Amino acid sequence: MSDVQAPRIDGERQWQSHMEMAKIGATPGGGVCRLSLSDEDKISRDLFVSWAKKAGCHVRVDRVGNIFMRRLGAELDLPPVMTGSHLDTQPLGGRFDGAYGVLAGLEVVRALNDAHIRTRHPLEIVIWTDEEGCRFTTKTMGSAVFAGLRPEADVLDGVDPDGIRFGDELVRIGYAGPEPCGGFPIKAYFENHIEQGPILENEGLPVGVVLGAQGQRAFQITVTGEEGHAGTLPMNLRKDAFLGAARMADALNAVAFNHEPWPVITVGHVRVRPNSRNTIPGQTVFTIDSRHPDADTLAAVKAEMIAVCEGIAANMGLELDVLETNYSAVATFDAELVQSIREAAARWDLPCRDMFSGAGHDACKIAEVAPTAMIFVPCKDGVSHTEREDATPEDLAAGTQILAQVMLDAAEAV
Ligand code: HGY
Ligand code: MN
Ligand code: MN
Repeated sequence: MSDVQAPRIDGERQWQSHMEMAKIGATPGGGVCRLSLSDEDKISRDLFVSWAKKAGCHVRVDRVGNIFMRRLGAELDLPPVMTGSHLDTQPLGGRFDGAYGVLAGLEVVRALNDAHIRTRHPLEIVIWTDEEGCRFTTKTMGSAVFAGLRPEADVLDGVDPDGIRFGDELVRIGYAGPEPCGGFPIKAYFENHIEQGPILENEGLPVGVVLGAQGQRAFQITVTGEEGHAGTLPMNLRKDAFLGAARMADALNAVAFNHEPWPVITVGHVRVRPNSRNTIPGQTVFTIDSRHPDADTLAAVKAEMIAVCEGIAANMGLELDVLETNYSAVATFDAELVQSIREAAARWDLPCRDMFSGAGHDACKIAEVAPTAMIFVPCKDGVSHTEREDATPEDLAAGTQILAQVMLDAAEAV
């Protein structure tokens, strides 16, 4: 543990900035819609960059739109101590998933500025591009390219359901930067996030020390049958692609219960062609999101899921195409950084517990190339990816106080 106590962060200032950010893409139900590379994404990036510049940070943007905002250290060439998350959200997302992580980094910089504390290593806040993965092909796009886990061209050429190209949207919103993506060392990477589950709230704890995250596999399934007239084609002559997809969704759900502990399996996005009241669906494309903490179980689940879909397609005379769109390995965070979070929590008298993440995060990608750890705070009723998502200013402040301490420990006050 370092000898230097971090300055007290300003929870009220953090909350004000948070609520200002939450106005961008605000939905009538109290949530936020800031789809990746949309106008709202651009406005939120612009606002955050203006705040970071005002706090004295130097801003760089890489070729996939990741934004790096650096507070210089006393020794300019040392690798940065980095923190960040994402500003994009789900279509009916909440105010805290992602935004909290970048705003926590900003509050750490503001608090160190106010206290006139310099560090040996630079500090860097990062906004990763397209963490949520609900518009283009897959999730954690920016951090995956940064970590060398996905080719840059793959991401730039991805298209949304309207056929709009990722790389073109990046240019349109003004965030196709000149910097190469990745390739520089990071001393330590921390990410603050709401838990997105019920454990901390149920146990009355303000802080979770995250040890790692479960693995994920995602798929795009295309079921092809034959379009036909809804009034004239008898039931026994139909090749209804949506009916096939619906039976598959039911069978996929059942696969989860074959394993102990249960994996989670979700069919969340469905597109029906031609999507007309009185035409038998000729094609249906749907997504599968599957997750489990054990890599072998996740592989077994994949095989079972494909087998049940193939069986249903064969029975109904439908064609099936399976594309794996994402694989995220089980993530294990850095033992020393994890310990530094526990010690910072003790130092600031904040009760905490160790835990795993059910959600994926940019940190899971960065863990492949740099020492990484995460700090969780509770969220109301444990819900996320919904407009109902909520968190208290006090809990957000507690997580940020710990972030300030561990960043200062890693960056070494001078
Ligand atoms: O899907 C996830 O786990 C994350 O919220 N992107
Ligand atoms: Mn998130
Ligand atoms: Mn999310």
